Amino acid sequence: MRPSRLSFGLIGLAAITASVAISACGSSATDPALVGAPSQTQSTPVKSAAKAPAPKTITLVVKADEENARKGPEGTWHDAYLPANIAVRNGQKVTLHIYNYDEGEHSFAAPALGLNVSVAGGSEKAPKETTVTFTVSSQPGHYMWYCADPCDPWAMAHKGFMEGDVTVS
Ligand SMILES: [Cu+2]
Repeated sequence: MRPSRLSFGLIGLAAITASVAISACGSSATDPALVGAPSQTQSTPVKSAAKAPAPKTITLVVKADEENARKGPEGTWHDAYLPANIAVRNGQKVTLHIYNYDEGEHSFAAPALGLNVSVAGGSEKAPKETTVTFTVSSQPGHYMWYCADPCDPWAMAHKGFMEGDVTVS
């Protein structure tokens, strides 16, 4: 007895729901404010994508002078980050992988980006990986990074070796 009354109640409810849905459809088709709404929601994802650039992964290799990292203009091999210049975008999430083939320690310091990464020593056969993830929060421009760990004195004083550019766009 109870089940039959319950099912009758559900049928009645379904009928009410259906009539509400029909009247809602009719009003939205004639309401100019509701017709214009979909185009506003479509533009939202485009705006947020422009504000947050796609994440970027950058791989840097550190090699020693005796590993022929990079030859200076004076003809001598020096310690170096390869590459020494990187490019990122403001608001971008960046994952930096640094592989150190040198037995000596180095660092990657870029105060303008809030970075001061210690890079542990590795070896030619087993480079040591250091990974850091950060989000760029700097105005577009050219910023400097440098190795703050005493290593190859000539390389520490020359861009393209133990210092270089971070370009933010
Ligand atoms: Cu260094």
